[in-house]
Amino acid sequence: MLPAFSSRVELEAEQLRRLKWSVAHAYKNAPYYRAKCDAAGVTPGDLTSLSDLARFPFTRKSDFRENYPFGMFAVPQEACVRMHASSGTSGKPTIVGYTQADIDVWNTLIARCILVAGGRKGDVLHNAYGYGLFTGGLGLHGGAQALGCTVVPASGGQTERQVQLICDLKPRIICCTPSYMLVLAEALERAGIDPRKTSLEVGIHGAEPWSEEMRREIEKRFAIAALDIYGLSEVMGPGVAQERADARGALTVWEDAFLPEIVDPDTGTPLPDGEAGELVFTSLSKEAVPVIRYRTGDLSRLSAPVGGLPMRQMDRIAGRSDDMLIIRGVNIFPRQIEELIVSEPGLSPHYRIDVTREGVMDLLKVTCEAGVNCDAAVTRAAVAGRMKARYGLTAEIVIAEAGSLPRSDGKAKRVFDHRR
Ligand code: DLL
Repeated sequence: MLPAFSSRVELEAEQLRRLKWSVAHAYKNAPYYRAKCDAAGVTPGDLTSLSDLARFPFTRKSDFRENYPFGMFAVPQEACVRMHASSGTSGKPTIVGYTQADIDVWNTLIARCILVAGGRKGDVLHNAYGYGLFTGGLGLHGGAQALGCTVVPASGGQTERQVQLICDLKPRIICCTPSYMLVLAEALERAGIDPRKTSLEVGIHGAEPWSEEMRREIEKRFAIAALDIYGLSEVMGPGVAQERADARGALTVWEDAFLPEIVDPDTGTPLPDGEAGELVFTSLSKEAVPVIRYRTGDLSRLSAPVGGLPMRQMDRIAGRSDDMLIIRGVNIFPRQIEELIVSEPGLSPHYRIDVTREGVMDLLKVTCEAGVNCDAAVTRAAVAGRMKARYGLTAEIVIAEAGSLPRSDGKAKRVFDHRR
């Protein structure tokens, strides 16, 4: 399950071999990549070292949209055993396809993710990522089965029934978005069950940004180890990188399958390890939809391998380049506001951020939910004070009634920038 490479030198030699294959495959079989490379004056033959990749053009989400549905495919549709599609909030969805070999690699990588998070063969795994076109449900499912877990394909929603399944089938592992984990905590408590007393020991959470404070909240409420899983449909789905139980705080990138880069989000210039910027991935073995230098929009940082595996680490996602809010000249990520709310004792971890503009003035409104024993006036003043002191921002803080903000089965939508 775990990669066989013992040293960085060995890994990089294999990466170069696979990279040459991947770029040549994309160039030969996907008209999109051939046109893009020809226009940039590069051919697969120009790749003699890993750093030569920087000469190749980027791929973006908009390329998937513009080449909808099959323009990014490098194999005929009949060679694919499955297709997934992104939700496509604006216009056409993003379609991705998988050959059987692609699914096999995906299963192996997910099995690895579960293994390094602390899962093992024979564990009952409650999978509450959405099944269907979203890659979360089926992605985790295949890998969990490959590891030898007993999967409960709960999908999202029907929360009361999920509570019952958790109590009766006694899963050791749970996979879902961090926001849905909070929904499950509330539902367990409503049913008179202490979430700390369930059989759960490990949570594998991702698909949306979540702060360290949110992690602490989940770990406290469930008495589990909550670990971060990262991925995106265009690159594969979940399982591109995983936080290991023995190396918390960053995620190991499965570098035998994906070559990561960090680039300056404004200029696209590659940045050295240790510097923060936008994550870019090139697939090394994908057959159906190879990606060359895919701009994720996700902000992170690469760092040296830790603890025996030769793969580099990436920081937990700080935000997306297009998620950053600029409010009266102050740059802030929603995650920073979340940190402040979740660590406030009088509040529940549910919130909503609204940004509007009146004339030339940006207005920030943060709606929080009262927790137990919340004195609304005191809490409002405390949050507003910390927002000002920590980020220099004046915000209208609204303390809504407990349970009044909408809950989500999957990815939570919490930020509403009405200026866009
Ligand atoms: O969300 C795949 C996935 C499913 C990952 C289940 C993890 C678990 P998409 O729907 O294509 O795929 O959304 C990808 O979600 O570019 C990030 O912005 C965000 N994202 C995914 N994982 C994390 C994470 C799936 N661990 C987009 N932390 C990505 C922060 C994440 N953001």
